[in-house]
Amino acid sequence: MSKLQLVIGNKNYSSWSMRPWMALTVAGIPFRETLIPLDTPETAALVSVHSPAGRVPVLRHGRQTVWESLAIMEYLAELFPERHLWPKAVSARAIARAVANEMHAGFGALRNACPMNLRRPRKPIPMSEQVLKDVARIEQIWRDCRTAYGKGGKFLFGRFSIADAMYAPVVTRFDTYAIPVADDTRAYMHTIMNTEAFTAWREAAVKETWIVHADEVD
Ligand SMILES: N[C@@H](CCC(=O)N[C@@H](CS)C(=O)NCC(=O)O)C(=O)O
Repeated sequence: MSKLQLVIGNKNYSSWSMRPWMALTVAGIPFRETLIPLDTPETAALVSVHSPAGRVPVLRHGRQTVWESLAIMEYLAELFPERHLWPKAVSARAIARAVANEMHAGFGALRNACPMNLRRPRKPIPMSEQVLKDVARIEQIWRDCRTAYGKGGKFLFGRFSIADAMYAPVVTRFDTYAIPVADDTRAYMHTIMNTEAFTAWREAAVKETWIVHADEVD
């Protein structure tokens, strides 16, 4: 099988890149990482070498190029069925896809107000009604998944799945902006933040020196 190459943005800021990187790393799938710093004069040209969409993440696999974080993880799930990147049961898998898509398509208020920024000292900011609505819905999703499907482990569907990868950057936002959450939400956040994959990503992120001013919120 050809080797996998994942093209990503800065680890400190690129939440969409973090998702397939987490999925590959937790699943133990070998890949080569290529990091393109975002928001520099060269970014567009460097990304366009890899992606027709001009955005990261992008997965390269021989002659195949896959862009869009969720499509990349769907591709990985098909390439490596034995890694069970989606839950095994049809009904759990349907809900995992629903909540993964809900994340991919939504929560714009939270994403705009609270950009992922792993280096930022933990500090609250004023929250709009819309952001609080996004937070409440996400807490409900995590609670519902954990209650209905989470018996076999500490992740949303028991063992780690693409749904967890999709929500990992949200965990960092809740943490960075000290968003008040329920105890069960906090427990799930610890589960994600204690994975080796998350720790490795964060360790690399905090060493980066590039600054994306648009993502620096105070
Ligand atoms: N829907 C896309 C979003 C990708 C995206 O917005 N990536 C950002 C970085 S996190 C990017 O490439 N920004 C560079 C730019 O827009 O020039 C996905 O899920 O992969």
